[in-house]
Amino acid sequence: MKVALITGVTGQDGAYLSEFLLKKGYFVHGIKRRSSLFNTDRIDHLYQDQHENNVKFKLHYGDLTDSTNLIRIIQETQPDEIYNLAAMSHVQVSFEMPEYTANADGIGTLRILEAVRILGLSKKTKVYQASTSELYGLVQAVPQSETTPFYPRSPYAVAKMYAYWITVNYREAYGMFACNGILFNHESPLRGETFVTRKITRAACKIALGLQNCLYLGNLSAQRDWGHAKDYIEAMWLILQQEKPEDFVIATGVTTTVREFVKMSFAEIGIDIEFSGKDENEKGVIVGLDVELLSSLSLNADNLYLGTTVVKVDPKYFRPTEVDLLLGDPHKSNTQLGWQPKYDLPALVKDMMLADLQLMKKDEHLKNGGFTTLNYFE
Ligand code: NDP
Ligand code: GDR
Repeated sequence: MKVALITGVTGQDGAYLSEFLLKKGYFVHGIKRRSSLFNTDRIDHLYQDQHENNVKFKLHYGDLTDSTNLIRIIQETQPDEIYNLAAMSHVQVSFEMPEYTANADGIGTLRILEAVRILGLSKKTKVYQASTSELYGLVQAVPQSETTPFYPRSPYAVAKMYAYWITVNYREAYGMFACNGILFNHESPLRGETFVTRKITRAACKIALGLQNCLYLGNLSAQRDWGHAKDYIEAMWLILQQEKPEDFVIATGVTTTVREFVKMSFAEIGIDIEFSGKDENEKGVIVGLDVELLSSLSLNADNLYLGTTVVKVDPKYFRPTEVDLLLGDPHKSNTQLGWQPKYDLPALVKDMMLADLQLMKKDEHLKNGGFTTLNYFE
């Protein structure tokens, strides 16, 4: 039985990858952080009681900032494959926590590679490093491929740049099977709530249900190459199944603005939005309602009015330095890995909207039933 170790197992990708590897028959070890609240929501359905026989999924407390802890876990688990997905992954937050981001995202990767080397596992253990399209940063060329120069534009991207090169270096210096997947943005119903796509799909559903009035966003003109996380975790695995260790771009080859993502999300539930105004004064207004679609989703059109402003710009979401345009060239992964995404953008938006609609309806029922969040401090 193959053994995998996933750092960042409680995150979006960690959850999908765990499920995928368990289905493939792997024993999956995951590293989770100690937290004062439960932080395993995304993987609770995979939990196995450790007292049972035949357990194939095990969690270990750990942190990418703690070398001795990582060395012990890797020694104990003797993994065939390590997927290093743990990171402080929010670009805007990295401007507020640059030093921590460098430590966890940059040096954290070194700690994993060095643990493998120190433990004499260089020939046994393959390492996947979660590299990112944020490395391209300030546009040098489009579409961006494995040979496009990097120009990182945030503390997050700079930390990930170190991680990218230290992975390449350990491959070249010690002959390790260490690879970078340069993944473009990938989303899903499990996406963290403060990334722009999930923020939009949650807000669109809440607005339709009368639970929120307005969605505040930053740069609406940013363009991203958005894919589905379910497709992207499969690429991670394929990268480690190749004969030779190499780096791969994983992307759809289609780019879209944040503005368009907003329109698509609202349209999915029968609300047409039009944008007008410029920069900080741009706003999104309801210009059409598909009453049939709304009612087929059990949404009450009486909550919604033509002419209502439902999207506004709040400059607090602008970044000190922005990445304006990401568009990946997936040629190498399409041909060499045989990887093709199953979801296009409309299918991704639909998946996220349907999931969030269900979630928000639950909130609505709780609210209507008189249940509110308990406040222990009152
Ligand atoms: P998430 O933010 O959803 O998950 C990040 C995971 O890392 C969580 O499990 C988090 O734990 C954990 N983590 C954070 N800091 C530490 C630390 N110091 N030590 C141990 N664990 C830590 O990210 P995604 O799943 O979306 O992304 C996975 C990886 O891929 C990340 O490295 C990200 O930077 C990278 N990436 C993501 C892309 C995307 O579009 N999603 C694109 C390209 C790269 P906790 O749950 O406790 O917070
Ligand atoms: P990104 O994702 O920075 O590309 O990093 P995010 O969804 O945060 O931003 C995408 C674009 O949307 C613009 N934007 C907003 N972003 C957020 N979060 N909130 C807003 O209100 C908002 N309004 C506009 C941003 O300015 C940006 O241009 C993600 C992360 O998963 C990284 O870990 C990963 O490496 C990259 O994708 C590829």
